[in-house]
Amino acid sequence: MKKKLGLLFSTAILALGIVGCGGGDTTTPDTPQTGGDTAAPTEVKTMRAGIGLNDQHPQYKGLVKFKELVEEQTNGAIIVETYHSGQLGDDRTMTEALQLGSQEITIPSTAVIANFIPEFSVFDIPFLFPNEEVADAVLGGEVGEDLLERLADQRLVGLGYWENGFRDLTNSVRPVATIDDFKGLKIRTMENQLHLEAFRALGANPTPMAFTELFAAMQQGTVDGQENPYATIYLQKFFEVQDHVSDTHHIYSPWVFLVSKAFFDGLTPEQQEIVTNAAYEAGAYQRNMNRETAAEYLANLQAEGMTFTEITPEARQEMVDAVKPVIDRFADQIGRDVVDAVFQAVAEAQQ
Ligand code: TK8
Repeated sequence: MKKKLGLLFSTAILALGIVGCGGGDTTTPDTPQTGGDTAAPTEVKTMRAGIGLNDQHPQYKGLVKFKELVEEQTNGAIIVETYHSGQLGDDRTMTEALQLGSQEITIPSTAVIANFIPEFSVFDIPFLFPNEEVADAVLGGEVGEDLLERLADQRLVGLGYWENGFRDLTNSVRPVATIDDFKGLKIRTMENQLHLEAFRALGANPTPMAFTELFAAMQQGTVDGQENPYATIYLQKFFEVQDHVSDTHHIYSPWVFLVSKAFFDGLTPEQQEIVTNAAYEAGAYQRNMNRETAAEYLANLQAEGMTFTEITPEARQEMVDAVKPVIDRFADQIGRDVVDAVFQAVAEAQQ
């Protein structure tokens, strides 16, 4: 998408100030037009951007970075309104809002996107990525790009992968060191069939649930535990309702920076280039912040009284073996070509 846009932008460079029509709110500013590049824009478009995490999270910090880049580089012709903590709904609801044109940006997990495009569940294959470097190589390569381009059929534009990160298990019942410790735990999973089946294979009793309902469910004991990266566990204050954390690192979870296709198509080529580059630049910014703070957030969780259990390689191998049949069962649903391509890309990234 980015490469094509580059061409689009260079051929359209002579198109001066043509204002596209499309979705999103447009308001005409009161200020009189003075002409010239620094003139107030003739038409202001608003991008309503909603996420589920709170305003302390690197995901939100990245969204603010995106806002700053776009508003500055379009000289205010595009305004970004940021909403956090599920103010506009959960991941699935906000993704549907983009399809309907009532919202312009959201940044959901690929696990949720898989409900719209099953192939995205390939990133929910447990233990797929051994580390962040391999994840970066695969998501930034042909496999990742190909999946982003499939979003167009769902009236969505994907402007890069942001980092949720390696998911780790928390619960309020017992420390989890081996697969046996999963037995009977009521674990909330994202609304994704592969996640559900994987946790069943580990011996847990999983419940799919939107992120916006998770804290209350743990507080009321509806679920015993959940799984998310350390930044989320700490910044969403899960330590107030969870006692134990284990470094299961069972899935590397990407987010996708989604834009409503109707809105994006209504931008001028220059605005599309600015929005695209800002999404990628802000994505790198939040990825770096995520990685720089992970160890600190784990230490903070322990300081807040959570027990921390390291999973040994032998214990992790038992978990890998237990979920393997699930992967085989889902390969056809995801698309064998996509599954084969991603495993090939993982192998190549490790050479
Ligand atoms: C927040 C979600 C969250 C995800 C989940 O909107 O649902 O557990 O990991 O980050 O996208």
